[in-house]
Amino acid sequence: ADVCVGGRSDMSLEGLRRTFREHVFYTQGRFPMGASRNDLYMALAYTVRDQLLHRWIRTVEQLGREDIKIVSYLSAEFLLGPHLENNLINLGLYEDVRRTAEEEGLDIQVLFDQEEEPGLGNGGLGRLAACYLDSLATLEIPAMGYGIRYEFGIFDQEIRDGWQVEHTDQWLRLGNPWEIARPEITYHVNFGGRTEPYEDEQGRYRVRWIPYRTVKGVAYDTPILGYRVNTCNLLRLWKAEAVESFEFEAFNVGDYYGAVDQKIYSENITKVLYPNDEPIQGKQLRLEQQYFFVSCSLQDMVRIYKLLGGDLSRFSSHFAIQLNDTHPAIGVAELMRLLVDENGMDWEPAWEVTCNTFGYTNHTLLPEALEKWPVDLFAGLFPRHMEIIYEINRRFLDEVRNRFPGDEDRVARMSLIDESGERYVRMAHLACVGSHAVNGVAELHTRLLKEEVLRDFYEMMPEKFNNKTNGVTPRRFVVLSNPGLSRLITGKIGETWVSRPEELRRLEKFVDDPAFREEWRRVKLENKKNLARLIRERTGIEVDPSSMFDIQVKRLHEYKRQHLNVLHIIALYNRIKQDPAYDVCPRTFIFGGKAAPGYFMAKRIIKLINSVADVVNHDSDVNGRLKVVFFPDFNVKNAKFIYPAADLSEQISTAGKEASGTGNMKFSMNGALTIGTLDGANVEIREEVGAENFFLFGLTAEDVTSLQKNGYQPMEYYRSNPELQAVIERISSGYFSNGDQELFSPLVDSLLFHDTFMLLADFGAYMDAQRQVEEAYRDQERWTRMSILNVARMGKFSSDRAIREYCKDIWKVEPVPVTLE
Ligand code: 26Q
Repeated sequence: ADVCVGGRSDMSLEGLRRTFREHVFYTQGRFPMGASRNDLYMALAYTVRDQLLHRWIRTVEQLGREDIKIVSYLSAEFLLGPHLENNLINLGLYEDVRRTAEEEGLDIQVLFDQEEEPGLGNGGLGRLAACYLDSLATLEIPAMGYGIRYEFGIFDQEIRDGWQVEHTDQWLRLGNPWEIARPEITYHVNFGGRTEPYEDEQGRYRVRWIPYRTVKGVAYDTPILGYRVNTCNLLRLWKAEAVESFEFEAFNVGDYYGAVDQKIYSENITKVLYPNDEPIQGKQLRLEQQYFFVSCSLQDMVRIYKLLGGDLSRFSSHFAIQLNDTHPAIGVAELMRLLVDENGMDWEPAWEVTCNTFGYTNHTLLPEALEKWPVDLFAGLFPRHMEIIYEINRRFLDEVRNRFPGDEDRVARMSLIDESGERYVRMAHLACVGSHAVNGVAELHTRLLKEEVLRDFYEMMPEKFNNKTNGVTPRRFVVLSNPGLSRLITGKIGETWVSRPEELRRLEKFVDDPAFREEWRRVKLENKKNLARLIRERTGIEVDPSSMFDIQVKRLHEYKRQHLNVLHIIALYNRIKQDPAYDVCPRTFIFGGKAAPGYFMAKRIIKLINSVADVVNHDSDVNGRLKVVFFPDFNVKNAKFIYPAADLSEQISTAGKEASGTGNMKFSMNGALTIGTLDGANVEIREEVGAENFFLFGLTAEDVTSLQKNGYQPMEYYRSNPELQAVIERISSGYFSNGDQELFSPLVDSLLFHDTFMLLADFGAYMDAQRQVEEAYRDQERWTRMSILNVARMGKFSSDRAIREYCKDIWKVEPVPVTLE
């Protein structure tokens, strides 16, 4: 086989150089002199892709073995970030290629910049899926990611006059060298219509679905290479197209425009990612997207399994399917349909296969963020699935009645159908019932799931529930993002920490080494200078790299409380205004993140941050000691410059609201200290790094619940805290809005009269914690010590650890090493 692979798998420098030149000429059609920046990027990308293909084919050969089990990660989002640099690191070719490019007169950073990132996700959940693909490949687990090839990913954010402006993301504009279209791998996906009973040859009762329309799904594959291994898994994303036969029929009856409409209608399904990170009410197209990718993926798995000669009653020993939240939960009904309707299985064995195949990961505790679809909408699009869900529900509720006789309230609470008002299909219930494992994404989150949101399910089937604390990949978030720190660490303890980050503990013995601390600070300062340069380029704001970089980057959400951070900034500003000699610790407050385009409050918080920035950055009393920056268009590509430059990481959500958080991990792994609440994975981060190396404040989840129960009165906190009053007064007076007292009144009123996320209750404690941060930062030796210990103790939060746990406890899969010969 290697003969036909030929020269392009040659990893020698000479081989790479030749392949690169060939791609400039034969793929891009340019002489070296005429090649544009993009031509050169494309040629390098293809050169690297050639290296992947060899490994990929070897891996896929393994997938074709009947005796191995494959993980199928189903996710509506994969927020991968740029491929080129990551692939070079995982191949171990980074240094060689950088030097070779240099010899050719090319700056490799310029080529990296050229790559448009595939922004096929909103935030945490989508990025988690990407980290998990990286770890699956690194751990040599045979796995596929399945999702949607959105033509337009998450919008690009511009800040104009302090407001967020959205632009469509055109990531495919210049072509995508990382994907391979598979026009021969297609499936038909049906929508609408009705069902009809019939008798099969054996005289058994069957149902068929007579759909109203059909759409075609086409596979696009992206290779996902592990770190320094030959395993190269595949991410298969589906694009919607019109079914040809439809067009022909229309043509034959002369309905050309009807055929065109059909085409446009079909292709609509994978046009655009919904830019919301919580469910939007009743959007039909979103439900169509979900079913579309789930159906294609399941059909693909059934096809692969049959190709191997597998017997469908043993499907679950060949595939472990993980549902990334409820977005693909309709898969439970779809697999039942494929097994029972399309493959003639009986209900009971099909149900057993289904439950044994699926696992479900929950990512939210907010009851309003649980996905539910109006029954009419659902039944209209998926009449057969509706029937299947009713049948699942009938059998399930029988079991509930058996276990808890006479408890009809419980039956109503647990039903897959919410019948308390307008009727809805509850997707989390469907996912719970149809899976053998249900997990939360941090210890606290899983506990609260069991106690609150899924309590009835936990009481009935406690054995299904387990915790899988999230993790992030140290390849992208340390090695790639922070080469300076990586070099420093590797110089001390060798490079094995990249695959085994528990070894970072060996840094602990250097915390008291003054020269090491000095180096540590030098690396951080260098990273801060790089970010300062980027901030100047993107915003025009000058920031001082010797000031404390206090950073909060994440989606904008009231529960994440970016505005609590703002209240602290205004409090410091007020102290300076009252006494310009006030000894404030110089700080640069950096924010970044996108707001859902229809989220009024979130957009107003962005405007508030920018308005406060305008005043604070230009006030001569402040004299440059405080700077406020809103970094536009926070995404995976920019993140690389942000996490490594942070001194302080803001993780200040209302306790009990953030399922896990993963940004918290990325910061701490890069040597930032955290100021945070006891929420999500913060709890475990603090346990790992030590309470003395973490700035804790605020209510606990229990405090929040009991305050709420006893009638929370934000006004009481307001009345008893003069500094808080002065802060609110600054905003409502119009001081930050050229005298306009209306602009921020929705924010102020919401705080004073509702304050759902208890900012006022936590304000005092937050101010105190910030005071302690300041004190610690003034003692740079102490700070550095804490920073080193944070990095040394963050090993647990590698996504490799998380994936090992999924493999062992839920998927029951083992590594399958891949050899190239
Ligand atoms: C659902 C239906 C319709 C439209 C949109 C959606 C939708 C899309 C995205 C709902 C939720 C999301 C994203 C959720 C998310 O990112 N959750 C985060 O997941 C992280 C990974 O587990 C956690 O660390 C975060 O705490 C959690 O907020």
